[in-house]
Amino acid sequence: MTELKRNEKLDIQNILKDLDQYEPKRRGWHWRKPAPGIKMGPFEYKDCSEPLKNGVGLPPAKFFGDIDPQPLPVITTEIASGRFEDDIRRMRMAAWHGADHIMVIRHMGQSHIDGLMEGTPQGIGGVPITRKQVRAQRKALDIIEEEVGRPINYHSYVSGVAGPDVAVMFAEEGINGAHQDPQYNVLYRDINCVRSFVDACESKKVMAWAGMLQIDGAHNANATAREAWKIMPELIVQHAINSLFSEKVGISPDLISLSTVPPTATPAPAVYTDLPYAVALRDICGRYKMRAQQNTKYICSSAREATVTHVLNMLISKLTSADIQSTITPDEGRNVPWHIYNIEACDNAKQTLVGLDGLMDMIELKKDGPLRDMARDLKERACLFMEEILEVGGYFQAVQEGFFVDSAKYPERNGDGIARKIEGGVGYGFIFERAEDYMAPVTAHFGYNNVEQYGGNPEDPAALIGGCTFEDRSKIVFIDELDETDCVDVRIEKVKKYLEGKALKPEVEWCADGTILLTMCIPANTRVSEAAALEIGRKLGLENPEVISKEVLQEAEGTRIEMKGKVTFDIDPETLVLPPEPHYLSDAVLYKEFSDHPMKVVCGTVGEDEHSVGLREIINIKHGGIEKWGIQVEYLGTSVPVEKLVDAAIELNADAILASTIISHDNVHYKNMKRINDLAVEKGIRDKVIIAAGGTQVVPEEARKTGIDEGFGRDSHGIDVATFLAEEAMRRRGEL
Ligand code: Z97
Repeated sequence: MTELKRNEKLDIQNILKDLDQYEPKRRGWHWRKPAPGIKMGPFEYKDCSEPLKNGVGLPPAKFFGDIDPQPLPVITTEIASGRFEDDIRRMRMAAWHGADHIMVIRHMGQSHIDGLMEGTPQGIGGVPITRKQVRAQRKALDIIEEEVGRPINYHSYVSGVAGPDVAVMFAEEGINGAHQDPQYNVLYRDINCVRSFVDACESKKVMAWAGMLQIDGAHNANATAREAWKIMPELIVQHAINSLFSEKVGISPDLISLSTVPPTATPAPAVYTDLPYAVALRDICGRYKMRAQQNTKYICSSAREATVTHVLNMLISKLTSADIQSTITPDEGRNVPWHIYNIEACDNAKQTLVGLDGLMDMIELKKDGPLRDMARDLKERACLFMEEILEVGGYFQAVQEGFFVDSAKYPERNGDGIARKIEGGVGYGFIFERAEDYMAPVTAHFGYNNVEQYGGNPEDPAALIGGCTFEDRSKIVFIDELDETDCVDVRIEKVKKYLEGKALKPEVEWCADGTILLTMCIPANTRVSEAAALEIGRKLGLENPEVISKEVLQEAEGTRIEMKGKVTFDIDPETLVLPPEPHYLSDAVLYKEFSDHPMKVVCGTVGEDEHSVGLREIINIKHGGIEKWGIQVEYLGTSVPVEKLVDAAIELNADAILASTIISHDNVHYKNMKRINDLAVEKGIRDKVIIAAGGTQVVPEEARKTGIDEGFGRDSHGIDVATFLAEEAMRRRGEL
């Protein structure tokens, strides 16, 4: 398999090549490897996991030796662009930022398609899940996981009327996790309940065989109910029903994961409500895994607000040890999947969870008081809910009577629950009893295979046909494309030059979609601000400008607007003039240099010049001036005659002279530099001292022509001067 080069783009064509022959590397779910006590840079971590081979650390990592500690929970990114080929590039970026669970959201409405979809059609709100798309994505992840050095779980949905078909296809293609919860079918997709539960038996059995992690669909009740913070007892019931059902079908508890969601969001007193809920859930369903996702019900389109909710939710995850942390982006609130927010959300999770490393060594949840009282109350309500389900005649009857997604806190009822008929819904009437001569010569089938009467072995029913697709991959039928126009090759052809990097266009979800985001403050009320923003967008030449977020700063004073729009041009990278990369020595090298070879510098603003701020910034430690690395500085002040500067250097036995010269009238700045150089020669110290000068009008080449060693112009900083001084000293010692 092709290896990726970190500085080269992933080649989608290469992924698609010989896809019909591709065999996934492995099956089954992968947890991170704990590394308790791992030392990274100057720190020791209590509950982190093994580090990556390649990754992008958090921005402040540069202060700590570029470490990139990885928290213990698996980190999920949810991807929903509609074009699987673009999702693959997003997956690589997410993996570098620490995601090892890639959840591909599927095209809306696939639940109602009674069979497998094929080819690579474009989707809305996600991709149509087809064999070709998942095989291509799993293949890409097989390469990406080698690159980052940690297995990556690939995940989608085994829901809908084609659930078992999808489950089999996922097992064949090495998919590592899936949502499977018949309650989802029934409540949200109006698929017949009997059909959904029978199908679920088959699906779960297959998932168990493939070692896939199963996630339930209970979070949807929170996302759907009108007053969603009240439905905590029901959430527990939904989790319990699916988990126990799955266990009975044969999935091992460590591969059954609850899709937990803190039910409230601030301005509710969120932790006070959500923590007792999380504790109650773990008390009842503690033997299963917990996949925590951010509350999406109340998410708005502000990145700031979404991030705070996310962080508060992750505090709950940390306090109650979630096994998987899903990361949601503000895109949930504005229906545009942005690459950058997927990555930001992964970073949010990594930053928060690593930041909370070791928390539970220092604090513990109280064993009594409101936390336990509220948790107990929720558990009692959940048990009563369960009992009432039994009283009315079971789950199907309870659904029919509208027990679920009712927005009151059980046992209260608002009567706004979702009611579904036992004898109704999509797929009703398609469940038949198995006939006497029924036979299923396949592996991982729910119930009896009935192969004995045909001479088969019930322990290995598929042997009767020489193995089913699970044993013999040559029996898998790979359908490439069904539609010549709605397919990946056509899409790729249209954006070829962008994919190859020959032209550049910004993107949020698809290659070359041209979309950009602008943030602005408009000093008017929201309605006027929105209209003004759109006009600004049009004047900037944006196509389809659209305001996606507006927040009142003050009714009359201003509105914070976020607007997206498409640029209509592209950039030819060949025409770009790249400035030379700044050259700095590292802190460590600078500290060592000036400790091993102490350096004394005399400096001042020369001539008739009272400016002091610039030189102060270069010297003072406050803003990263040269003092920081141990350079000893003698500051002589402003309007210092050049003779005085050179004399001071002699007197103090200095190693360098730094002259600041801002006034440039009649080229006095260069004249002063030349004078300093000449004086140093005259007085016989030129070989000993390094001479540099700086100021807003200084051009380095011109400065050097005066005979001094270096000039520093506008935007120079302490690090530039320190790097120069260190390297010049090394050069003079013959070490460079
Ligand atoms: C999550 N943020 O964490 P279709 N089955 C289940 C689902 O939850 C979903 C589907 C199927 C969310 C993901 C919504 N979930 C977003 C249990 C969708 C989707 O759209 O009905 O074909 O399948 O899971």
